[in-house]
Amino acid sequence: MSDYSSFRFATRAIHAGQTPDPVTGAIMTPVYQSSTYAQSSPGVIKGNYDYSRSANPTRTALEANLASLEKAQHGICFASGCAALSAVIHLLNQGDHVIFNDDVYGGSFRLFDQIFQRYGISYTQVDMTDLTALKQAFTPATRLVWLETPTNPTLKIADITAIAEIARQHQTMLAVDNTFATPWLQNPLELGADIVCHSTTKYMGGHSDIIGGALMVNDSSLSERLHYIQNAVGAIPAPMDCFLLLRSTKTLHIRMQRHCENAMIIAQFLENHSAVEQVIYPGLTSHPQHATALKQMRGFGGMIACYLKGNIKISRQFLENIRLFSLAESLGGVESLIEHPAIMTHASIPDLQRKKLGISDNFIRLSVGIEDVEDLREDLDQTLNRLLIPPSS
Ligand code: P1T
Repeated sequence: MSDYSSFRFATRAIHAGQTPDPVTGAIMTPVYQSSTYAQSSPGVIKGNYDYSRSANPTRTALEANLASLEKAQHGICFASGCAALSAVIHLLNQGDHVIFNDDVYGGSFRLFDQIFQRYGISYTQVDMTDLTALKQAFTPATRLVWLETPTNPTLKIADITAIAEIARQHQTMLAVDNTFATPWLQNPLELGADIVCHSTTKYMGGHSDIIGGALMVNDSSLSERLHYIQNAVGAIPAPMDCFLLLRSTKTLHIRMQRHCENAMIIAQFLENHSAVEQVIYPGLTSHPQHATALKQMRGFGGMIACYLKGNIKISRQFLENIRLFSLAESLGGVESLIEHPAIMTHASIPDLQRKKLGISDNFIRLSVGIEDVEDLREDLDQTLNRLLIPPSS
């Protein structure tokens, strides 16, 4: 396979991991929809493949492509972002301890809290923007720091370089969930992380039509262990999903560019609207970690959070009436989505903790798509203006 590592992002996105099909010359990597592969003699395989749980050619191409985007040596793909996180936790042993963000994605919290805690893996949650709190959270049993930045849904930005250094001092592995940023905006391995994780369901897939996950690493023995877990546990993506994802990454750079442009315009618009109490967007100078975002990201992404002026009734009215933003979980697709984290994506976070984090009844999350930004702005403006009309008595 050709080496594209010396090329720039867009070239790697389009070419890495893929060569014309040796039999037909097909430019697109075929969907190798086969569970098994013929052997010439017992145990003697013809190529690199014997069974598709272990490896599949469409998946191999995808794994090389994703690794290239993160400038990693190895990529390992999974059936979902949660399956990728599970594989990382499967590296641990009973009695080990994990530190992760206080405002991590609800499904990631649920995995640590409801599944792996039962197997004797304990955890501490900290605000990763508070490095003193992070240092205090380490115990002699800490083996993994799981870092989401930007966080879902409150968009906090943590300093990856500083956290990598702290993790290194404690001989602890650092895994960064790079789902919100994508490799177009941020490369955690270059900042000292050991593992990068993606829910490829989101921006990498970009079209809201697949569920997937991926891990990227540089260390060969870590890659071997993760491939072993991938095969042993079996949470692998189907060939068709690998094909769709390979097609999607070819446009990641242009999609992300537009997501960032549109989100900045929408964030500025929301910040000036009288129905909105507060806007959280890493690109705004009002964002508490704007300087950290500037330091480690090449843009600020397509996700915005905001507080409406009002209560749950106002939130419902807004979410039921907005037209171009579909009310749905998930994010990162070409189409704009909007949701209510307290009721939807972060319902598995205990009530008290949600309140402490500011995931309240008037808290809304927007995934700004790549539609015409004027249409998005007009849609938001009309719907927000209606919230300002006092209900007739
Ligand atoms: O849904 P899945 O592909 O398993 O990905 C899980 C996941 C992991 N990490 C982050 C940062 C995520 O946002 C997610 C999934 N998030 C949503 C479905 C959501 O609407 O926030």
